[in-house]
Amino acid sequence: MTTVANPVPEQDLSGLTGKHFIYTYANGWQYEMYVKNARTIDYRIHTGMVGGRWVKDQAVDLVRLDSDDYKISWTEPTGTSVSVNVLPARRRIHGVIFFPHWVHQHPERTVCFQNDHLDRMAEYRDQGPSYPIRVVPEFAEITFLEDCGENDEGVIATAPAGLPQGYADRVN
Ligand code: FER
Repeated sequence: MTTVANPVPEQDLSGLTGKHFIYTYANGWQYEMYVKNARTIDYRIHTGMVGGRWVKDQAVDLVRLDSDDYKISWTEPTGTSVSVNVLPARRRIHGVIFFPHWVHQHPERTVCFQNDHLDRMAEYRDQGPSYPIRVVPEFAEITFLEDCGENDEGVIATAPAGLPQGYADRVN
């Protein structure tokens, strides 16, 4: 049981690992995430300030807060930090993105397949400026959700621009 003395609920993450979902934030930004396993996500950003950006093998912290209630948190090589609450059955998300000042000034610098440019991202991160941080807190609705199982490298394997017409518009 979860109590003040024992605040950690049961960490059965199987309700989120292997899930692949496309979602649109209330500000119109469309994102896609694959929870590859309990420690790793792959993702694509379809539209928004850094639309076109995509990433594989981002290390994350994933916890279960309650039934149908998870939180995924991480820091990017760019210095951008993200914390996303995911309620898959409810199809609800709340994300908070903390952008360093340089990303907000020059978002196009981060629009790439990041894995091929990790050194450049670290240079930009260290050059900054980091501050003031731009905080973007938004709710989102999951418009497409499927279970792909864990560790499938084919789920996120193409740039957003290379996907078939209508890929991100599928609703289920
Ligand atoms: C998300 C919000 C932000 C997300 C990823 C980011 C995959 C990454 C932002 C960035 O690095 O620019 O919901 O999910």
